[in-house]
Amino acid sequence: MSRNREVARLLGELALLTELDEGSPQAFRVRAYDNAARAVNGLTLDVDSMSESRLIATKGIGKSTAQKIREYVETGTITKLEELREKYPPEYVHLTRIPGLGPKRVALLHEELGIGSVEDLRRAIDEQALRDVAGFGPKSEAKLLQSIERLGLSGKERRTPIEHALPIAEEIVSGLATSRAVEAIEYAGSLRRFRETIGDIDILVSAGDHNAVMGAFLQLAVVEEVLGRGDTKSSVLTHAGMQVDLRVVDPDQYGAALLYFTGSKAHNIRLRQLALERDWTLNEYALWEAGSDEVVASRTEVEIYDALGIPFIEPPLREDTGEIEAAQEHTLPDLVRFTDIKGDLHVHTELSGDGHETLEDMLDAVAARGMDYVAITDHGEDLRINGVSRGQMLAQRERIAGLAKRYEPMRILHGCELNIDRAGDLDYDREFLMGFDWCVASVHSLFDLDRAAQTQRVVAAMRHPAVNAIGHLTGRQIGSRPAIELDLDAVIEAAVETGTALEINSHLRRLDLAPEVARRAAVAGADLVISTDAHTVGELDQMQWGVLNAQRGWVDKSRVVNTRPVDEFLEWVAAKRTSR
Ligand code: DGT
Ligand code: CA
Ligand code: CA
Ligand code: ZN
Repeated sequence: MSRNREVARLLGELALLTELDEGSPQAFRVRAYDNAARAVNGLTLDVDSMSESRLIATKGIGKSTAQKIREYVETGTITKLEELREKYPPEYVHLTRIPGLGPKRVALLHEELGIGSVEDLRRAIDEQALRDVAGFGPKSEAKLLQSIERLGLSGKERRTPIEHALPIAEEIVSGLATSRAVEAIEYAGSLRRFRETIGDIDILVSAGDHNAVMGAFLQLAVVEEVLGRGDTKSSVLTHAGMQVDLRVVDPDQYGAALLYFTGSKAHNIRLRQLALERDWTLNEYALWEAGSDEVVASRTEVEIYDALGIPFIEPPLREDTGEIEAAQEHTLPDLVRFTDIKGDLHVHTELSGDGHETLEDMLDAVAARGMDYVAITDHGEDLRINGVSRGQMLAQRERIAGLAKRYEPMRILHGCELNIDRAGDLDYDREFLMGFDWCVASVHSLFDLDRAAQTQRVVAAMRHPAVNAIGHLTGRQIGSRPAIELDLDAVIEAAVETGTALEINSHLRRLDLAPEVARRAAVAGADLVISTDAHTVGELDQMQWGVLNAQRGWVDKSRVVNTRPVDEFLEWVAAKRTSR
């Protein structure tokens, strides 16, 4: 399986660059590469062992893509991808992520002003040069500058959205895990703490034979350039310019090293103080008795926390925002865990134009993931690009009723994802909405309204008795779209008052609620729901990311309504609907 992720990543990159090339995410080839990337990720066979005809026989892989996969397996490169990489270097790709610039507008700026990077764009804005290009004016200059600054897209400290960093780390971990020399391997650093943006990727390996691991690492397909190679540490760059640090330690030091390189630095400093109070020292090799080489603990993180007299602290909490004190006072939250989740309440099918799978395929996949309940939530009629009419919704409800027996004991709820309009009004009418078992209402438009207007529309939606949850509250997309302006205190207060849950959307691009917001909401007593918002079978696996994001927000299991057994959950849904 080790090369499936690698091939899927390259197909994903082909999709992205082809989208730039053809100017549309809907282009046939873009969809074809996207589908193939998903298909390869879902394979149970090794992709490199499959013939061209075998690949073509796989759902989601067409002839031309199958040829490219074989080309890669045989030669180590895909000519088409190399051409596109040449044409669209990483700096250029970054430009296209700026809100208000798409592939076409970036191409225009490149042609007219030679702009090829965010730095170039910044300079052109400073020189007021954009306004001379058709379709741009002083207003768009100001807006672009604001986006660059709000999203932190320029400068040396540019960070990579977790959506792009995590697959690279997973590919490295799965690529090395099969190596005989490797005894244990994990990614550490900000990625293990599940920060939403990543400076560099830190990978930690436990092994006796350091040299063999270093050799295997430098051979990996993601490695584009070697910055340094040593016996315990090597650093490399990926094609997109991400730095990866790999450290190899002896097995008896693994726990101490994992603790140290997971950070955060601020958390580590607090732990070292705890060690000092006991006349010990803590470093990346071990917890030591002061002034001797007597090791107190080093093999596992648990042993070290234990020796320091506090319970194990989950990585997402390690930011020195109160977790040490809470651990000492035994008041750490009973953090929600992946295994606690009993239902997925935001799932799309092909009925929404942006969904990709049939109702049955999605239900099979949800059932295979062991859920006790699921809500199918295709888009309401007001969503311009792909909303669903009343007739189609009612037909879907019939189909679900017909499938109920087949999926027992899993319960299928017929839901809907509604659109919150400028005034906070929703799709359909009240009577029709009350016919759904479950409604999520989300903002999908007008991201630039002012704070009062945004707050008003969201709160108005919460006051509707059919609305059980607000989806992806702030609409943010990490690194490419800022959160809408909201009076969060007012929103959270209204959530509590109306009994409306706030969704933690698990998509790696969204992670919305952000952890800080989830923490405020949980403290205020708001109900939360962790959902995948899956548009494909593979995206159902995003639940684990939503859970980690909730953990970063200190979310206690008791606050998450989809950890409850189905009957209790349905009572909670009914409570809002009957109270008003
Ligand atoms: P990043 O890469 O900016 O997203 O954030 P991190 O947390 O991954 O930071 P990084 O890669 O510089 O270092 C990884 C971990 O190593 C960090 O979380 C804590 C530890 N570490 C690095 N430098 C120091 C240091 O000077 N003192 C202490 N106590 N820990 C450090
Ligand atoms: Ca790092
Ligand atoms: Ca690092
Ligand atoms: Zn959705």
